[in-house]
Amino acid sequence: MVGHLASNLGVVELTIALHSIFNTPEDKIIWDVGHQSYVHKILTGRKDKMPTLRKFGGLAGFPKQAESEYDSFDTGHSSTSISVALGMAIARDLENEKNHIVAVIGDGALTGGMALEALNHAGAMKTNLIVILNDNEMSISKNVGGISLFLSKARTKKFYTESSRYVKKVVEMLPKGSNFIIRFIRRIKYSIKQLLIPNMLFEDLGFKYLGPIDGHDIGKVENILKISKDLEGPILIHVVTKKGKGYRPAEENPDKFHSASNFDIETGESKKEKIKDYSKVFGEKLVEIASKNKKVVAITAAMKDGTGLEEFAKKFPDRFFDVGIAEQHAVRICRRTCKSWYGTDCSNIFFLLSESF
Ligand SMILES: Cc1ncc(C[n+]2csc(CCOP(=O)(O)OP(=O)(O)O)c2C)c(N)n1
Repeated sequence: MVGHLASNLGVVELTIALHSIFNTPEDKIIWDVGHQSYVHKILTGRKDKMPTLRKFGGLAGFPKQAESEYDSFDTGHSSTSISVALGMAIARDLENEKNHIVAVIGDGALTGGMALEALNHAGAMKTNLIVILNDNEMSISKNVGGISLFLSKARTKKFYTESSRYVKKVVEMLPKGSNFIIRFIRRIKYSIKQLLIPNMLFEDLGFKYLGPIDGHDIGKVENILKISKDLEGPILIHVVTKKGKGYRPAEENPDKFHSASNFDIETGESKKEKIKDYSKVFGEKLVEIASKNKKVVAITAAMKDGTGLEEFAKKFPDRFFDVGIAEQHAVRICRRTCKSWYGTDCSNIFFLLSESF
């Protein structure tokens, strides 16, 4: 298969569970980056056409309303799904309809400002809306930034739940009249909870947080989806998945298989002719320039590999900045860095902002 293989292998079980619990096309599923909709396409009558995927006249590599009534939005990269879902939820409420609306967003796409703006708005709206956070710890490369750190803390919830049970047992064993000690232990437990479980953040924004759960356990995912259908207000379900699940080369190199060209299935080796493309030339030249000029830095919006910056990042880690899917912010820090460092604006100096689609 040519296309976004690793992202799709990671959502097989999640997609099956979504389609078994929700009644599409009345209920709406909005895929954020959209390249993870292949399984959804297979399950919604397009299996036989999959060999035509991303070919002229064939199936689109993204959801497309003209292709199927099950595709509720023509997705464009990236971070738009929660806004779209909220818009649909508002329209549904105005029409007094009752269908479910589900946005599926990756941890990479969640670093985009628009997704955070939408969470801010949706939390305050209190309308029924389900956001599924598909957390595979990967953007195209390893996910970066505060949101990513925050999610890795949420994954420690299991540890907290287990230790919490242990604390409860200890408290039960204390003799009667140990109220002060019990209060003290409870306060410490609460502080640890604050530290370890950032679901508080989603909850403080107005969402009910469910999870984290294993996104490859269909039964568990179905159960939590069933529960979410009966809850009122905005819900965030934190699902932990593995990018490339089930195909070893993709599990080991999810970034290489994020968007794969023709490859040998046995070995995972690419069959594409190895030519020096623009990104490679760009990356090599940049390393050459940066070796001579310590003031050259590279800024990327989650596109280190796609823009040929791997070597730069390895050689000059202090001068390499991956800001996440946040182009506006990247441009802003670029202009500011130039001003502070050079006393001039970007346009006058050799400064490279790296981005491509
Ligand atoms: C505005 C914007 N910046 C950067 C990109 C490049 N890009 C496409 S997909 C992607 C990673 C998405 O990661 P995630 O949402 O976690 O989805 P996954 O593929 O891991 O399931 C990036 C950075 C983009 N498409 N749009």
